[in-house]
Amino acid sequence: MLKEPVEDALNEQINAELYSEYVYLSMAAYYEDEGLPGFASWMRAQAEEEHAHAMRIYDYVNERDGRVTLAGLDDPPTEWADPSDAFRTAYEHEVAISERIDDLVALARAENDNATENMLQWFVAEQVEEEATAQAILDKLKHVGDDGPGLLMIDQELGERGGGDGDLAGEELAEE
Ligand code: OFO
Repeated sequence: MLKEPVEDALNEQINAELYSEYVYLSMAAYYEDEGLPGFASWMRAQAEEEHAHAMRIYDYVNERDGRVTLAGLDDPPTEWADPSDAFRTAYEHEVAISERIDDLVALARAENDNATENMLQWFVAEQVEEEATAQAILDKLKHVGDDGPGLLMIDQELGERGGGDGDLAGEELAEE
């Protein structure tokens, strides 16, 4: 049985993960419009991953006999100054999500809810990967700047990411 403050906070996190899905879908549309299909496909895969994050918490709340309550999503941003700017937003978004997860862990501890804390540890590890992947791609973008061929090369690499598992082209870029 979930305590009310934990249940409320997990419901808010479901909303935050679904909002993340929305942000990445919006970025996919932006990159599509910019003629960068690899970036767009990477963002779509990321959006699917965010949906899976939301469902992971959704299923957990149900399993603990809690009540999932969905709320409206804020409008995502729709315009960025350039391709790097959108990835900068992605990185900053992931840093903010990591802080939310840390706050959730602190709440679970304060409520002596070991099961929730244990479930959240998956997200703690996932956020390390999310931040590192976005940072690595952002660093590459900084190197190529306005260089068209460099940007197209990254676009091709990002297009090799598989659907929704979040660990393909992004990680390969991070390892280079
Ligand atoms: Fe759910 O990890 Fe990104 O936001």
